[in-house]
Amino acid sequence: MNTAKYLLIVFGFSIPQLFAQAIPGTLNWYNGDGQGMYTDQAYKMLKNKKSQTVVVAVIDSGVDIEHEDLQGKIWVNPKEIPGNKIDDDKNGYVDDVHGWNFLGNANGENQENARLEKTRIYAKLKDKYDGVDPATLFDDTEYFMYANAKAEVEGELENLAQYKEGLANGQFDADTKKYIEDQLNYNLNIYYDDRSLIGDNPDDFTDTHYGNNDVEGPEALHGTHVSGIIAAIRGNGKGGDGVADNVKIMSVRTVPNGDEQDKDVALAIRYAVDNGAQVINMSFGKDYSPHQNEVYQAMLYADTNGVLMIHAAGNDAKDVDVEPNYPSSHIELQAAFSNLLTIGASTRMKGEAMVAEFSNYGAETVDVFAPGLEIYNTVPQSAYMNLQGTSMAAPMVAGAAAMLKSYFPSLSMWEIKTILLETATVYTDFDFSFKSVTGGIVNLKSAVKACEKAVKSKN
Ligand SMILES: [Ca+2]
Ligand SMILES: [Ca+2]
Ligand SMILES: [Ca+2]
Repeated sequence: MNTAKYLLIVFGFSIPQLFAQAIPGTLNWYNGDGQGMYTDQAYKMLKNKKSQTVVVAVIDSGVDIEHEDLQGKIWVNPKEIPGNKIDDDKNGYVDDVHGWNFLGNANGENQENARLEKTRIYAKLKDKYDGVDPATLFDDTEYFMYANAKAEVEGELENLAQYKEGLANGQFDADTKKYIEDQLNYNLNIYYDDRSLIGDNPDDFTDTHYGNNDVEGPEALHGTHVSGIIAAIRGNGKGGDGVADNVKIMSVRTVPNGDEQDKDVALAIRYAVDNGAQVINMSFGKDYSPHQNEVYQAMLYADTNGVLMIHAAGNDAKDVDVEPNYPSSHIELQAAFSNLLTIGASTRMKGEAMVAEFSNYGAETVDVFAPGLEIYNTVPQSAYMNLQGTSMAAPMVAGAAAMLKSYFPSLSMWEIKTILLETATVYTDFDFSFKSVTGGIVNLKSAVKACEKAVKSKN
């Protein structure tokens, strides 16, 4: 995911100073009634009911595991002895106590910035296809992927050229400046080396020995916020309330400032499944996916193991039935997954404004919406911020699914997924069925009722 683009969306809404505190009247709105998920009502129904701990993997930019509002909420690998440089549980990862960091090396160095996938494609295939006439090719599939990637990268660079003078004259505020500079220096720079520090071959999926156990990394804002939405301590007077109250977060650092690599995504999903996650949050996405079949195989592995994947729909205000946001099940000749939900972002407003204006949508490929605007939760250094995006909506549903699993452990993740879809609130004042499969917003109160019923019918 292009974090810089995401941040620009964030800063487009309001002045940066506002982000250090909740916008008045919005604290925990996402757990409330009205346009919220009725989480607090659901907990009233579950009072005195026992729950089991559920592990949620957060495949993201890293998590500040020392955050004050995440204490007791971080997964600990029970079979790994910390700091002895030995892979005690023999899962292939040395000293992976709280998860794994695929964006680093054994010396503890981390990769922070990366190119977009289209920039990597352009760079990799430039020598092969520059000046080639596609009519002479037996199979032109790769050529056209290259040609599209090249056209997009060059188009965006041309677009950015107009800001160069302004940058030199100090015309922009710090955040805009960073966004433009990151685009020029890393995201769209075909010459930027975004992998040799890690030391693996990103096209070889059998070359899995890389990374380190630093699950926070250099820039954990995004992943820490996502984790807080799922798991932040409820009712302690600090920050916001997490959606789930008996969960552990497993941090799998995979998403740089730029596009995530397919190999890291595939290995992160397998890591999560193999180490006990029951829910995987995936608040990332990209337009190109050269190894999409390997990612698909990893998702199939999660799917067949009954692990629920929650994917953010993306923030380009586009129809993802038509334009893909990878990873996705929307691949020709491949059936949809049983345990995958794609989530759009909703707001606390009514009517048409209920759909966040940046949110991707899709009557067939986006399942349901959840709150993703003005979400106040954890960021590194025990701080809190108000952020927005489908990146925030996905963990709402990851938290909801984890909460239901912890109180109704006899239900499978597939049953929980089905209940979340069937019980989503469909609002009568605005029909947004053309935006998603359900046309609704997740409702935990109704979901708890349905879970109680489902458990009774099983007995
Ligand atoms: Ca290990
Ligand atoms: Ca160890
Ligand atoms: Ca809290």
